[in-house]
Amino acid sequence: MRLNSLLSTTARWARAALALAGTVLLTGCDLNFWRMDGHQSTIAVDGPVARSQRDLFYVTCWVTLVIFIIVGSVLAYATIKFRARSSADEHAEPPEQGHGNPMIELGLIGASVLALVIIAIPTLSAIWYTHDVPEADKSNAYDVTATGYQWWFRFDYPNEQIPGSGTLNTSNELVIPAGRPVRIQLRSVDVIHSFWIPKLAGKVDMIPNRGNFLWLKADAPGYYWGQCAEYCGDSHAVMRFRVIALGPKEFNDWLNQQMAPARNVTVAGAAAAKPQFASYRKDFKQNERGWSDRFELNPLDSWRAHQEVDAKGEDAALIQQGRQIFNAKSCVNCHTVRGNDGSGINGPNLTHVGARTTIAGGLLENTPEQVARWLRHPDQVKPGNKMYYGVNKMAGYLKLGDDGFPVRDQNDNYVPNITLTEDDITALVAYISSLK
Ligand code: HEC
Ligand SMILES: [Cu+2]
Repeated sequence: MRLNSLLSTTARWARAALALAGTVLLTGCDLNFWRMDGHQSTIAVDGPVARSQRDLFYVTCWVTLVIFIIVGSVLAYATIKFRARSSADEHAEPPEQGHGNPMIELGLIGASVLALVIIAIPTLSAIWYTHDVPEADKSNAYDVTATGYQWWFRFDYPNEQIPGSGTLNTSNELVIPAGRPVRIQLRSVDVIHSFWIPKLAGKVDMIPNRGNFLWLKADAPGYYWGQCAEYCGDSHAVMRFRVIALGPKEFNDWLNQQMAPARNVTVAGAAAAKPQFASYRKDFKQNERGWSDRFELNPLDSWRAHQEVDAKGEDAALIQQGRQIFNAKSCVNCHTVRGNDGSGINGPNLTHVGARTTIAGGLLENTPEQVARWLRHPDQVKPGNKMYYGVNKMAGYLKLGDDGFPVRDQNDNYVPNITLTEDDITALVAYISSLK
């Protein structure tokens, strides 16, 4: 008896210690359980399409919760009430099995049908709603095309034609007008990807040789996180992108700035002060990818700050040297800097790359250190990426097909063999950072 009570006291203390240790551990990870408003939350959403998807999720959750409680209580009641109380009970014959009472059977069928109908009505209306922009809002819609590549996204703006240079396009950061429906045509040049901006809408597959479609709307200006949601190869997990929603004037200004050709810095600036770059991952400490909490700014303000040109900190001679290396080292074969050099379509358009807050599919913060790191070893930063392997692991360069869509050039077996010295990298970084 004494041993028993000793054991139970010990067990009580052990349980308390375990609970305490568990709580302490949980405070270490920002679980954010009650708010669920992380960057990629589907619960704290910012647009009507994601809201309709979330509401549907709630309906299903509540219906299944009610079913769970009813079934669980009946099971618990039967288990306790009819448990074996003696050894005679344990060896008793099972009671006579009766076929159900028609009222109960009909009742159960009716209840199941009711549960399905409760789920079906909002499901169908959500399918209709997300299928296309509502008629009343159609005239207000804006069009973009998103194309998946291993492992980054390209965005085309078909409404914005640049005389002599085709459609405005950019990559990895999709800038959209806030408060307006945005129609997104989804395509893929290689494998299947899936387009997902948890706070706004998704997921819809991007399938080679098939056009898919998604629409979304951001309630207000903001900075949103997106992600490829379907396994697509080595670096699938870091195939990310950002969506920046802007008010009408700011969006228009952004379009104008993007339509302009690349900057060509030739006049030497004043003092060589380092440009300041703003970081927006305020809940992440500095780590090897360069995310820092230097600026506890809201991400949209950081993005805005990043659009500014800091001419004072620029070294024109170094930038010009970078531009020469960009030509000499065959970067031009895969990249376009409209107005300056190159017409390659294998990699992201770099015309205004300096104004993006991220590079390499949203993996790295766009700072000089991280750009240098990318150029030094793209393969180590992002395993299997096509900048490092180039075309030698593929059938050939991309070229524009008959319908204006990129296809592999099967006759091209060029293998890039790029070797860069640290001096080359410094110059290239200066050039790339100047392209705002
Ligand atoms: C064989 C084609 C190819 C060559 C040659 C090439 N790149 Fe790339 N580059 C790519 C691809 C593909 C990506 C996208 C990789 C990813 O994010 O998965 C990329 C990404 C980049 C990025 C990041 C852009 C962004 O918005 O994410 C920069 C900067 C860049 N390249 C600069 C260069 C420079 C400088 C050179 C020449 C030294 C070069 N590239 C040569 C294909 C190429
Ligand atoms: Cu993908």
